[in-house]
Amino acid sequence: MSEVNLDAFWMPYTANREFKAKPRMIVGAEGAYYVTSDQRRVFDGLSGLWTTGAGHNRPEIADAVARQLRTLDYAPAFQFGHPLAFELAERVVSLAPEGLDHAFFVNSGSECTDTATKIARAYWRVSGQSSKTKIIGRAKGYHGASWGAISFGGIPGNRKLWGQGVDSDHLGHTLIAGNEFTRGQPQFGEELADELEQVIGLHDASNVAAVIVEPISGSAGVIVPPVGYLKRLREICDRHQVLLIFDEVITAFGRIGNWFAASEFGVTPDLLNVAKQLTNGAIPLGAVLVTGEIYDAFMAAGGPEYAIELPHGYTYSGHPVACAAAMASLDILEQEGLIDRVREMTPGFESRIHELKGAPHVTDIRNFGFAAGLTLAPYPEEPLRRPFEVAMHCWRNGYYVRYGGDTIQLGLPFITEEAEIDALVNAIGEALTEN
Ligand code: PXG
Ligand code: PLP
Repeated sequence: MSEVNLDAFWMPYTANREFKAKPRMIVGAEGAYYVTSDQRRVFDGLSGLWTTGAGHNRPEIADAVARQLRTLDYAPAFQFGHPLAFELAERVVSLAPEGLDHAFFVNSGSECTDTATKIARAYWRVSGQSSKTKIIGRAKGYHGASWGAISFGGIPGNRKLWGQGVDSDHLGHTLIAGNEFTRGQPQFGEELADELEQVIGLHDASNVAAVIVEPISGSAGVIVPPVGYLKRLREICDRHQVLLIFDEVITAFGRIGNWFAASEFGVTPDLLNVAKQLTNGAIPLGAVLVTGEIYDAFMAAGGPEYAIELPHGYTYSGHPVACAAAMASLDILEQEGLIDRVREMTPGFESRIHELKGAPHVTDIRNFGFAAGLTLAPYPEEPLRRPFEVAMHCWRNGYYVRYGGDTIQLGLPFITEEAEIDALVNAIGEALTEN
């Protein structure tokens, strides 16, 4: 490969100086593997960025995209439509928990966050309760990089450069002492949800629009909700007329061995965000699913029929090519039974990953479905260094894993074989021993 000049591209969420000194360049992919610029095969231990569970370069998606590009490459998203967006919306809501009946299309998880919270605030305004504006997020939450997303998110490093954002407050996270090395859902911590009572009380429910949480936090290192916790959040929201938003940008469409975390945990939010796996990562696309009650409130308050009920949307909302990729991607999940596959292989993955308990530096391991997080003891004064070094060791040996904060994160492709799980866990074990 000819040398590329790395200077012009300011890389996102990247240590640019380190990367440009020692680039890790990916030039191809197939199934669960990347091909690097030095022609190495690297196992994709995070399915891209939690995006590509069905494996890379699926011909079904490539064909659907190519066909769509030759049929209708773009149609105006505002005031005009194309059939595929309606078909996809219907398909997605039919998979979702009952009650979530409408889909608003966006292009990313960050746009999901802005859209869901804008709908929540506007919902109270069209319902005659315009003082309900505050959004409550949660410590360690990640909802993207937009102004709204960093305001409601709870990862300090993603907020500190920006100062005041959109009006918000935060709940505490659920990563508590005593739950270390839990397999699946922790038994202890349901009562942590009661903090929501206090936060709503502090601001008064008349000022609070919504609570936004990831049912399972991804970026913070896979934090699984304690048994009963989400149900209790739902009850408190109902008691105070506060909308509940689930950010399922990582958890939806198979990652946890179910279509949605809401279905897995038996708790239905008022709004539910999806992205990433919706197109298997091939084309940007997200959606905010909302209840009939919310949608109907906007229609009822819309004024004359020719008036726009919700002045919100993106040039690429419901892009035909993205919709085509999503249809093909959902076909693959259904036809290959990949969600059942994740569910069936979860116990094996769980017991293998928990074998790393006792490996050097490992202070906690958490898992659900094909997602897992390891917390590593930091170097003195350098909390971010060890996960970086461990991940680089893995990369050099043919394994891509994600590092962030004091954690290592795994999001296996849904097509992963048992032998690949063994090899991945061994590679992480070796990296821990040598760093
Ligand atoms: N919500 C959740 C729950 C996410 O995980 C976003 C929103 C934002 O999506 P966009 O498409 O705007 O990036 C995300 C994104 C990681 C990692 O290492 C996670 C994400 C992105 C990149 C890395 O866990 N999540
Ligand atoms: N900036 C300008 C000048 C625009 O005209 C538009 C869209 O028309 C945008 C930003 C927003 O772009 P998007 O709809 O892709 O988010």
